[in-house]
Amino acid sequence: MILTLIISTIFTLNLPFVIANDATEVINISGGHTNVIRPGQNTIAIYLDTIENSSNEDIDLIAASSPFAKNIEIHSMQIVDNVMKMKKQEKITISANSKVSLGKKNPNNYHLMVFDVSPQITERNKFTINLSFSNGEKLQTEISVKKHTENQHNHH
Ligand SMILES: [Cu+2]
Repeated sequence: MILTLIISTIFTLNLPFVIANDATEVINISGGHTNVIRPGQNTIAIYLDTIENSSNEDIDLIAASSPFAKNIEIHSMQIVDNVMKMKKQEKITISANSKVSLGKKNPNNYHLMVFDVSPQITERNKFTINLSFSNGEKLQTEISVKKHTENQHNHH
């Protein structure tokens, strides 16, 4: 819907369409996964190995959603007094021409927290999420659901 709005605005203002193309190609996401999902489990954490920003401006990850979940929050995690504390983040900034990891064991323990996951997800090997960025870019990325064996052994 927002994309349609942007496109119609561009046409109304008679701007060259190439502006929209530029805005959709600067972010690259790789390595989206979650741990095995057990039946009945309705909150899961998603990890993204890298979000890469190939533009000359800082860009924020500002929102995430999925057709398979009620809502997704951006989280960080800290150990306070020996207790893991998760904290909601309004955004994660990806600096110009660099990348940020939301993978396992990244320095801030960034991850995406998915609430009220659809029961359908427990039977799937993968599902999609949508990520929104401060430059207007919206990306769909595939999240693979890891199996028990992949959790216990490193095959890479
Ligand atoms: Cu969390």
